[in-house]
Amino acid sequence: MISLKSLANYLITGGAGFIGSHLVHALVERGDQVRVLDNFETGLRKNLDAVRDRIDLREADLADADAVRSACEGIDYVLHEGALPSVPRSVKEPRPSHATNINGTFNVLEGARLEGVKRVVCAASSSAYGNQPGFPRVETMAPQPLSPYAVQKLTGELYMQAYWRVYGLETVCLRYFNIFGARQVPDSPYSGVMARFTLMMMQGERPTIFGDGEQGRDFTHVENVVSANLLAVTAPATLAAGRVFNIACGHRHTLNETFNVLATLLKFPHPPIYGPEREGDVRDSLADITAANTALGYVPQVDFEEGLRRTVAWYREEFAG
Ligand code: UD2
Repeated sequence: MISLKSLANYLITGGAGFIGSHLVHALVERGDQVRVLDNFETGLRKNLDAVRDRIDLREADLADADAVRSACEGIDYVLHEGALPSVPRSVKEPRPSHATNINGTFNVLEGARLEGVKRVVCAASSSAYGNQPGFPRVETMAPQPLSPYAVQKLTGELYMQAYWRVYGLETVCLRYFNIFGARQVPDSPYSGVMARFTLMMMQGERPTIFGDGEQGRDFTHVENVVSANLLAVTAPATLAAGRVFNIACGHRHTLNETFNVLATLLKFPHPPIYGPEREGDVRDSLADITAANTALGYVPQVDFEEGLRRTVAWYREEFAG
């Protein structure tokens, strides 16, 4: 049972999106006041249907500095999930993702600073590590971003840290490692691999693996991201403010292995198609999650297999028939 004292006013940018909507649902369920800012470019109204009458929904773009500042009025905590994700999208069209991911993040920080927000927790990306040697990835490694998307997310982190150092605005960056789960959009050219493969295989289509399929990811179920954000809000500033934390499970799974687990769950009888490697792709990804555990108390709640089972169950229900 959560005491009333702990309830607060939250702004969730990108609250209609995949990750943002999970945060909205979790906070509304425990009784917090939730405001959502979303431009519905990649977010979906139906993601908020179940909570629509219990949230303050603002439709605006992160590029609109006035709207972002106004959304920060009276807010204790901002969970900044709004972004234009996808490495390949940023390679194909760098300008829009630059505008959203860098200028938008700047607008959130300025809004939060000017409106006296207590803390901003920001969605950062494991893509910051690039292809340097050394596994697992530790936050003390120097970033080596490969793609425009990785540069944009890293720039957001640097801005977050500067606002803590210069203005004393408490900021926490969570480097998400390939998040998957319910509500991840499966049918866009920029969909994450897990959502895309699940839907294709459900529909009897063979997915394409880019490269040899031996690239690895620390695939992390979205429930773990929800718990990481809630912990990042309440962790003492002495431990969390101005810092960056890996949020992952601490296990690496190849795409070939992931395909096979999905094929078993979905009883998919065909092999995948293999295609050329994707531009800007990171080869391997595996996180050390010690820092998040020590400073935030973060422990993954849902492992890879359980996450896949839940995800497949959700897509089956959602896309049945
Ligand atoms: C990056 C970040 C991730 C997050 C995400 C947001 C890394 C390691 N991870 O995810 O943390 O910020 O961007 O978008 O940088 N693939 C196929 N077939 C497909 C689709 C993808 O083989 O149809 C491959 C792709 O080439 C890659 C892997 O699957 O090797 C994962 O791709 P993704 O787009 O799901 O995510 P990724 O790793 O770019």
